[in-house]
Amino acid sequence: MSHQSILAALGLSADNSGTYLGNGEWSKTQDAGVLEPINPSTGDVIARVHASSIADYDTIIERAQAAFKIWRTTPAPKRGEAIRLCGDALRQHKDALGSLVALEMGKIKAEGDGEVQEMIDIADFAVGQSRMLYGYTMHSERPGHRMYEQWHPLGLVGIISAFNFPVAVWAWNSFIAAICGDISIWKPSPKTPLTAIASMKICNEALRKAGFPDLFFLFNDAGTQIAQKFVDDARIPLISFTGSTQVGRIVGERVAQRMGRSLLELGGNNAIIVDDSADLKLAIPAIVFGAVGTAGQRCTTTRRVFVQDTIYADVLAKLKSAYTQVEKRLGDPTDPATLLGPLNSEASVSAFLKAVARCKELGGTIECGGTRVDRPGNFVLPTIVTGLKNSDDIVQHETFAPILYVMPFKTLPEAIALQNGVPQGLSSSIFTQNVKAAEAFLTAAGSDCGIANVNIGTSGAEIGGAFGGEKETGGGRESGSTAWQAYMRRQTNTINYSDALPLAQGIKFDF
Ligand code: UN1
Repeated sequence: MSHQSILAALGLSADNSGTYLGNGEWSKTQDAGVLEPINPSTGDVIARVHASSIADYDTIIERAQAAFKIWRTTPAPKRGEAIRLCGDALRQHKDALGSLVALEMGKIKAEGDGEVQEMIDIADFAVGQSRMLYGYTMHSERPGHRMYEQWHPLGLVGIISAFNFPVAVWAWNSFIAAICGDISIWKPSPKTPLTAIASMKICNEALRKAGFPDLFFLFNDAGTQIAQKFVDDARIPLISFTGSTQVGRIVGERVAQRMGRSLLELGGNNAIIVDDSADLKLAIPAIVFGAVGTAGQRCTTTRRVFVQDTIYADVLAKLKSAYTQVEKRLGDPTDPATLLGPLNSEASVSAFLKAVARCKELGGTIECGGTRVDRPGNFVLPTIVTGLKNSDDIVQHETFAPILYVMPFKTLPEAIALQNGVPQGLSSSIFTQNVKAAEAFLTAAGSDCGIANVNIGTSGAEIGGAFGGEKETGGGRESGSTAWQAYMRRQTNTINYSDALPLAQGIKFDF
């Protein structure tokens, strides 16, 4: 598909509104700044997106509040039906939207399609969940009393997403929020507004055709003024933020100031432990996909590998040879043969080069890669660095690029301590055939991450499990399991059906 036909298939043009106001209406605002998303493979502007004005934002909030009044009392299974329609519409547009993700974000076509598949999967999950918003029934200590809890919709949910998963993260949040009875408002990354507009068009058209109210709103900010208003807006009880730890800390603090809730999905510094029993036929491809996939721009990207010293040289040699194979398949992400696309922005290339320079300064050895590729676009070579310590500043830091630190270890307790010895706590894996090692890794004294895997890599989580991490990763959980509870408010109800008024804790209050 040519770039033009990808845009046309999704109802986009050279000049687009970045604001969905509800009622099928896109804002006509032309004076609030323009976003010019760039094709990371060529450096060319793909299309223009008009940013939103403060007036647009206020209209969105008003309309979202009105929609919430209808939606909060719509039966949850009916809300599920709305999301089923979104899932179906996404199935029809999977190829085009997957291509647009590849074009605008720079991830390869298979991963772009995979991201749309995650949207479809979470839609299916949400449909089932809409009949399972379970609360407990409790036994009251008082005779003739019944206690139970219910989960009510929360209200408006603000979603701030990052460029690296420009559409899936929105779906994880907004589809679950929708079946919970909430209305969501989305501010996508300024680097990927086109995929956001396309996703909104697909889903909102499906909803409108079936007579559902507006569940999803969109604004784009040319600076940070509206984003700040959004984060500080007491009319939005939950802000779900995906992005860097640095910005997430500010968001979390500001939302807490107004006693709002925040759901934070921040940086990771994910490690794989490979012990001497590991099946390297599994470990090597898992490390390569984890480190090089999405050009190292997943929050779940494998950044550190700890290899038992007896097999260290062998594993390093195998990794280097695999990297040579991947390097040959570097290129245009929209070409299905490509395995490694560009970094998303020029700023990411600078961060990559700065990190490589710092590795050298600290005495690290660049085993392969370490340079920019001499061609248009933001291409860098996948990089392996050895000779650094886990405690080195650059290893402790998440550089959003394909840089892998390989380090030896002697004993499993040492490896677990190293894996846990970073400020972030998102994803972790062990490759082992030793059941004791696998189990030790998963105990309370094992990995301290939100995600801990055995014999699979750190990235590529399924939507069925709750996704998120501890420490500086922010503590939030999204998508599967009981993550839906973050989008609802819990109410405990006690009903007295007796003729007496006994007080709890045996208190007597006679008058
Ligand atoms: C992210 O990198 O922001 O586990 C999300 C994965 C994906 C989601 C990653 N399912 O790699």
